Formats: sequence, structure tokens, C-alpha cells
Amino acid sequence: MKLVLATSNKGKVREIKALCEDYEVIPYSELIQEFEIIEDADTFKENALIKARAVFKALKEQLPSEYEDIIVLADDSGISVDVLDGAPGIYSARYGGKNANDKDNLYKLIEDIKEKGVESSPAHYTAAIAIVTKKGEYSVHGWMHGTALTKAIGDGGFGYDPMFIPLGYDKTLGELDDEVKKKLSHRSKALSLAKVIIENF
Ligand code: ITT
Repeated sequence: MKLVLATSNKGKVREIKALCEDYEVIPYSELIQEFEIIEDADTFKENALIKARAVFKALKEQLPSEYEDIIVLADDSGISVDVLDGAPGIYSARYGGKNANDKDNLYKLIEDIKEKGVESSPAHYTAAIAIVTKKGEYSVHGWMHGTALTKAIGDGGFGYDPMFIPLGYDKTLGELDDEVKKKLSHRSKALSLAKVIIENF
């Protein structure tokens, strides 16, 4: 079964491929020209659906002979920090500004937590996964709870991982082995639910 990922985030592609070894997983940019998708909804779920629908529609138009067997999967995710009332949440990708990269976002979040006068805060990651096929649309969620630090340690994972310690651990996702995140993450939890849907097609 061909699973086409509606994402241009290389960290997500790497993790989803590692979690879906039984499927042929292809980022949509390997099939058609990458295009801008405006994520203007106010929930993870709706933004994931916007991405999956946009890529499904583009594949249907540009690869009409292949789209019938394609499952499009999108991931919309982010980190929510308690001391910041849940920010950045759905704005995680652009927290450091319109053209911010992962490092800009990470250090902006560290500074904002520091400004609250604390060294750490409870936080959680959310992942909404949307699936769009010719048979319909589906969505599932997963969460990972832990602590957001005011420093970045390690270079594993991606995005905010160097400042996040998962519940039950004393090291950041930047330091921990990839296998730990693979077992615990918001993305792996959402994907295990997504697989139940996919396997029942
Ligand atoms: P696509 O929309 O193309 O999938 P994106 O990076 O814009 O890529 P999102 O809109 O879902 O994706 O934004 C997710 C943000 O949250 C982004 O800044 C990530 O770095 C961060 N994020 C999501 N999951 C993460 C994880 O597992 N570890 C670290 N950071 C994560």
C-alpha cells in the first residue's frame, strides 16, 4: 500500500518512515512539485485535514492513473507549554516568526519560558494525523507529556526535542536514543491508531 506523506518536514518524514516499515512511504514532493498549503484552521485536526486534502486533490489532478490506490497522510503537530497557557500549540512551526527555522523557534520558546521566571514547565506535544483516500477522510490524535526546559541539550530528534524531557525520563529527546521517542511519541501514538484505520480499508 502506498502511503503518501503530505509534509515537507524532513524530521516528520524520517520518523513516520521508521514507524511504518510495512508500507511504502513517500513524501508527496517525490511524486509532484511541492506547493504551498495555507494552514489557517484553529485546531491541529483541521490543519492536518487541510494538508491531506490539498495533496490528495493535487495527486488526483496530476497523477490520475495512480491516485486511486493512494493513501494520503498528513501530520499537524506542536508543543504546548503550561506556563505559557498552552503556547505555541498550533503556531509551533512559526513561533520564531514567519521565516523562522527549528533553532529560531526553539530559542524563542526557551526565552519566553525564562521570562516567566521559571527554569522549566510542564508541557506536552500533540500530533493530529489526517488520512484522505478515495474512500473518505479520517483523523486521529496522540500526545506525549513531559517537561519543557529553559536550555537545549543534545541534537537528536528535531524541532523542540532538545528542550523536552518526556515523563518518566531525566534526559531530553535531544539526548535520548531515537528508540525512546519511537515508543513514546505523540506521533507514534497517533500513527498506531492511523494504522488500525488503514489496515481495515
Ligand atoms: P508540514 O506542515 O509540512 O508537515 P511543519 O514543520 O510546518 O511541516 P507543523 O505545521 O505541523 O509542521 O508544525 C509542527 C511544529 O512543531 C514544527 O515547528 C516542529 O518542529 C514542531 N514539532 C512537531 N512535532 C515535533 C516533534 O516530534 N519534535 C520536535 N518538534 C516537533
